[in-house]
Amino acid sequence: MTHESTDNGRREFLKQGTFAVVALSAGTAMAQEPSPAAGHQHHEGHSGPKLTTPPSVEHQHDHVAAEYDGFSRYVPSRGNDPDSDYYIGKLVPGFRKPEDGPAPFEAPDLDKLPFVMKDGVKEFHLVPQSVEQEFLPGYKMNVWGFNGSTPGPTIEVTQGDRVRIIVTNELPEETTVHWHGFELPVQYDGSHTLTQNPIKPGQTFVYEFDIHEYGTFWYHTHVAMQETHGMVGWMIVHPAKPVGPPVDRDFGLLFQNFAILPNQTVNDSWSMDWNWHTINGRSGPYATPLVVKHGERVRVRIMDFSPVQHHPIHLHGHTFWVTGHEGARMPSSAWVPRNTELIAVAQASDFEFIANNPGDWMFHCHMTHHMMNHMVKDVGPHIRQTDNVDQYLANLDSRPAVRMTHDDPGFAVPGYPQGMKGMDMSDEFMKAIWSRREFMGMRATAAMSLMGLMTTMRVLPEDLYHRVMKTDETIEKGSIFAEIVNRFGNPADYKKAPMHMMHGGM
Ligand SMILES: [Cu+2]
Repeated sequence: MTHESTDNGRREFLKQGTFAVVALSAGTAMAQEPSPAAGHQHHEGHSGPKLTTPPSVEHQHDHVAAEYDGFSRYVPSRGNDPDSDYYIGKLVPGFRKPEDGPAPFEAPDLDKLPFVMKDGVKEFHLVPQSVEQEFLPGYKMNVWGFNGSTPGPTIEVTQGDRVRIIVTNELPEETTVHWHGFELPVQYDGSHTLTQNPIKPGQTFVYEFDIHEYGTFWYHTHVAMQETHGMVGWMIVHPAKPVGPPVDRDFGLLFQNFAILPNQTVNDSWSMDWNWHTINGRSGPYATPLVVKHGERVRVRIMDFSPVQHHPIHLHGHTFWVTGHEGARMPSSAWVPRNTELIAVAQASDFEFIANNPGDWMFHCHMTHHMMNHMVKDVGPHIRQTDNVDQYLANLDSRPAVRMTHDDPGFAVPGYPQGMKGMDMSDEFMKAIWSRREFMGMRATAAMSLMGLMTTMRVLPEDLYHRVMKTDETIEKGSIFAEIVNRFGNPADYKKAPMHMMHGGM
């Protein structure tokens, strides 16, 4: 711990893990969604020297500073002293107003499970059932989940709540639901036959317990092989007493693997090979990007519910602090700065970082076989089967051209529900990808690099964030990315993507 900060109020707040002091020292509360007209347009088209702190943004968020012991929330930086509270943004607070409480949890592409208050209890209805989940546009799989999706809808509660979860089994076989990690009365633990009789098809079982803890939890079937079909969902518990530093965004990405073989839309639970990879029930590029504002403090909770495989999750362009694992937040003295964190089956890790580096950043599992579905991509010897070494060596300046087509018999699997050799990206497919506002302004070729367990962390200056997330302006492909290069990069060296790249033939 260092003692260089002159802002005693903030330091006390950070030490005590309460918002009370910073609320007093904050002065005028900043606007949560400032108007884009408030002075951010002056960078438009700028291609000069690199910018550091946007003064207008700082002006609006006057309860937080831009600089902390050499760390800036607006430019890549880490500070000088690894023991500083602010090294790599460690305890740098977000913009969120303390009185607004914890940032709502956002699991892209998943719904939240609604509840009603009954006698002081939050009552939920959860329905295990067969669901049709669209992993990619046009690729509908018959898997199992809850309330119409896999993962099921997110249960979001607060420490101290009492919950009643009414589970009605619509599966064609018996099940139970386990509340993973909770310290609850054993009869509600959901351990199939160990702690309760199975819930038979059509029957209902009511789970009711107090939430003592906060952190990253989930629910899942406790019939082991049902897990492989997708029977899981988030159960996020916010702390009763806010824990600093406040984050502006609280995302969750739930990683799964499935084995869905030729001519099938049903998962093979006996498989040890997994060809479909999903984040919150979708594969890249259909997994919706996470979009944040430049300078925000961001939390991402990652959870691995794959049957047998682990995921080293890597974020480009930033260094994050690992602040917690499944079920608990770590004391800040135990936080670890990383850019890749290995998350094993049934484990979770919470990342926190200041989004101080604008851009569209890859956020993905680093297992090469998880970075695409079906473990195939058109590179290397597979697409050069008709060539031989002599042809390559004959002319070192000009190698044999690669035939960029999908008609190579090497990967023809009759009836396979997806193009085995690369992903067929039809016009309809691409339309579905680009119809989401979170994708607007990304490079025209962005979808081609996102497959399997890959998504994007988009860090946008406030005015660009507003254009993408709040307006219905027409945003040309690549325009937001190019503007970020203009402001923060080297536009002289930047080439925009071809607008009509071969989607099916690349
Ligand atoms: Cu992986």
